[in-house]
Amino acid sequence: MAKKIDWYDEFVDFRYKPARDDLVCLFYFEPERGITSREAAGRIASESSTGTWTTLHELPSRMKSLQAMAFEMKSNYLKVAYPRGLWEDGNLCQLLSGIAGNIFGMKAVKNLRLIDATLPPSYVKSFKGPHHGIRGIRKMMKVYKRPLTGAVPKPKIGFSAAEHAKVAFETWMGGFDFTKDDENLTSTKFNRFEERVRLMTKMRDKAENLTGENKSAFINITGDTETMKKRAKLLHYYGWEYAMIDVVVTGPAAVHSMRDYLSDMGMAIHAHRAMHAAFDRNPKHGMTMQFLAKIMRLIGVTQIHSGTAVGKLVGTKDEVKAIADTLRKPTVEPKKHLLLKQDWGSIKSAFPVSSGGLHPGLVPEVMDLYGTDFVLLVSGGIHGHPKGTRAGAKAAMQAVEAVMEHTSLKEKAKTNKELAQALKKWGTMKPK
Ligand code: CAP
Ligand code: MG
Repeated sequence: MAKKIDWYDEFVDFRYKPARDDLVCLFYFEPERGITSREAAGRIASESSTGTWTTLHELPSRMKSLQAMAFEMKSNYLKVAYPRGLWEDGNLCQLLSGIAGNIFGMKAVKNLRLIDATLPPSYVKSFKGPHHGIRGIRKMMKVYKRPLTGAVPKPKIGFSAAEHAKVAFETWMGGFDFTKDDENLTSTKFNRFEERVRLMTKMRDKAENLTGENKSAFINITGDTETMKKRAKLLHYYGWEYAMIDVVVTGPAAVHSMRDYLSDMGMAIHAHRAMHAAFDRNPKHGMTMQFLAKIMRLIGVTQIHSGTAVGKLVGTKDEVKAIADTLRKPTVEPKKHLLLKQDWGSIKSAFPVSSGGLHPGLVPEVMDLYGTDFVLLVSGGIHGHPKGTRAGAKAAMQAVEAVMEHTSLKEKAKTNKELAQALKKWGTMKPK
């Protein structure tokens, strides 16, 4: 009989019951041809914890207590329990290197997707979470019931700092709470960060004086961490409450450092997820957006993009709801193949942000999906209004009002010309 080369099977036990402090992952997996599901399960648990491809020599006894265990397999869904001792407090990067690391590249699996993980209380406690929470942001903006609203100047990039600030002013004057830089706008020859901040500040103050409303913006500080700190300091100097970070491209390490730096100044983080679809779009492989949202809430972003289901970008209604639950709820209940149970302890809530191809005609469907505790970003859908940005923002605010009043858009449009003009152009079309 051939000598046993590997010890992967020691990482599989379907009678194992996870300990209270175990971290439990839910994976979707497809074994490669010639590999049984059990063999694949052993490899997933082993290579994401302590194991490797061959038997080893004389191991310290502690090793056994650190081995992960594949303990439940239902068709292509696998649950793996990880001992608490594997994970360093407060180090999210280390967690990802384990449960979202090498295993995605194993030859033994054709496809592998990390769907969600239940993080144990002692692990959750080792993170600070969002500084403000949904309630804190509502208090800061003095908007207590309706969704918060905002827009990105469009085209995405190309405006001078002065032109950009002017579009922001029109957006605020149309009734929106926020404007936002686009994910690929940082500091370019035609739109320098410092000048943009200075001119935006002037326009913000003017709009606040004219409307009596609180106005803010998500100005993009994305870059290396030292540059982000310098830019955050400038924003704080001019009285801005938020900084925007493209959290996937900067990575969890930078976001963690910036969370502490910004929180020390009482500032919030608007998290853009550009590049997320590179690893979360394929339903059979990669990592889900709800898990990305989970780690970003844990680190402490204030809000993160979560999809529309009806707009121009991918994401099903079920996925959007799962992301919203992960961000907003104090305790998340399991949802088959989408979510595991999660107790968030004293970690504050974060806002989901719905954006991407939205216009006033789609507001009722988006509010039906999210309720009112979210940030609604309508960008092309206001700047493309026949009468321009300010009218477009008014139309979107009228659509939000209609839903809050339980009135149909058609009825509301009878007495609100901006909404009528928007519906005439876009109706309730779903951009692709
Ligand atoms: C939307 C947007 C946002 C996307 C990001 C864009 O503009 O500014 O970056 O919503 O995607 O550049 O496409 P429009 P997601 O409103 O004009 O479409 O929210 O899915 O992360
Ligand atoms: Mg954008």
